[in-house]
Amino acid sequence: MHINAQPFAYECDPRATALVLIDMQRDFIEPGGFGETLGNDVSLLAAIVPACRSVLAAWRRAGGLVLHTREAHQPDLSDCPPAKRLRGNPSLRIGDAGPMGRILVAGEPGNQIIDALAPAPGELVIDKPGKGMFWATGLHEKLQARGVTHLIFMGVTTEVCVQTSMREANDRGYDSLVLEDCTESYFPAFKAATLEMIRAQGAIVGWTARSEALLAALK
Ligand code: C5J
Repeated sequence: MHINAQPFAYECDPRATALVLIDMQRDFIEPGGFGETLGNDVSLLAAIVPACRSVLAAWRRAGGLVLHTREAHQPDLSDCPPAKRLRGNPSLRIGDAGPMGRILVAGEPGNQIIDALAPAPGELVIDKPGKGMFWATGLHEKLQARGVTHLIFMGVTTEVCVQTSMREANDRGYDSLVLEDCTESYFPAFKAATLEMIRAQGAIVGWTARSEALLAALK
């Protein structure tokens, strides 16, 4: 597959490529979750859902592997370093009870992936305690077992969990592409800067493309 991307075309074999949806969870996208407790305007993030849905539907039709991640901690918070829980001055901390259940805790209503992008049976779902999807998840081994060498990213937030996961992937040898209109940040300037950083210096972290470019390649 040949995708029109920046800084140059992204080439991948769909059979060795996973579509990755990073943290499209109620905790980040809906009021009352982790994102809002940090003081963010969460309404910005919902804007990418229709584009993510189109790509997900086309990728599923093509029979491609789909991977969903959730930023999630165990109920006893044993996988949440105090530095993560205590930093800053949020209105509620990780593990506290909020309107959608305990903030960023696995199994709580707010921690679920939004209905519009819910995982289908057979798709990989990874709970990650960190910002990056490889830390403490065993994901690299799961992808290797499936012969995956290329990753196409969507999700939130661009400069935190998406970028961290792409950088982790890059260091493990994956070729990664992020879909520009399928990722979002609470800070538009951070999104723009992140996309530039990723594709700078000859794709030092990876490639960026509009979703239409992937959809055209899948036709
Ligand atoms: C953040 C994420 N922003 N999924 N998490 O804390 O990007």
